[in-house]
Amino acid sequence: TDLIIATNNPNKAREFREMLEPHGFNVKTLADFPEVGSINENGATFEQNATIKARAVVDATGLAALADDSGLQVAALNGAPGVHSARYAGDHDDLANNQKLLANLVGQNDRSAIFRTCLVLLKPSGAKLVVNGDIHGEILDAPRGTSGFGYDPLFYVPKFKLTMGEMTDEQKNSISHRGRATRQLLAKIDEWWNQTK
Ligand code: ITT
Repeated sequence: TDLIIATNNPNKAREFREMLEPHGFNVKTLADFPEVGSINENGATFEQNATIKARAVVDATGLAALADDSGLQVAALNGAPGVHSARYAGDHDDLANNQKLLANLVGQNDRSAIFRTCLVLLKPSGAKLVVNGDIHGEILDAPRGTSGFGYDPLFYVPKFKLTMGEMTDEQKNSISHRGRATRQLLAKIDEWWNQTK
C-alpha cells in the first residue's frame, strides 16, 4: 500500500521507511508530489501543523496523507523551541539551531527536555486519526555523535547513556518520539481505515 507522508525532511522520511516498510507500506513523500507546492505551517500546536500539512496533500492529490509535526520542548526555556524547532535560528539549519539552543542554555542547570511527535492521518472524507509520541531526555552542553538529524547530537537519553546522535537508527526508532507515535499508528490504522469513509 502506498502511504504519502507530507514531509520535505529526508531524515524523517528515512525513519518512516525503516519503520513502515516492514509492515507493507510503500512510503512516498512531497518529493513525489510537486503539485502540493509549499505549505504554510502557521499553527500553534503540533497537531494543528500536522493537520495543515496532511490537508495540503489531501487537497492537492485527492488521496489520504500522513503528516508528522514534531519538535523539542526544553523545560528551562518554557517549552521552546516547540513548534518553531525547525526554524529556531531563522533558516532551517540544524547546526545554527543547535548553536542557538546551547547559547540559550549557558549556565542552566535544568537541562530536561522532551521530543514530541504528532502524527495526523487524514482521508479526503475529512476522517482524521491522531497519535502522539514523546521521549524525555537532557540537553548536553556539547554535541555528541553524527547520526540522526536536527537536535539529536544534543539530546541525551540517560537509559541508553547515549545521545540520539550516537544511536543507530534502529536504536533511535525503538525509543524515539517518532517511533512511539508510529507504533501507536500501526496499532490503530487497520481498524480506523476500515471503519471510516
Ligand atoms: P516537514 O515539515 O517537511 O515534515 P520539518 O523538518 O520542517 O519537515 P517540523 O516542522 O516537524 O519538520 O520540524 C521539526 C524540527 O524539530 C526538525 O526540523 C528538527 O529540527 C526537530 N526534530 C524533529 N524530530 C527530530 C528528531 O527525531 N531528531 C532531532 N530533531 C528533531
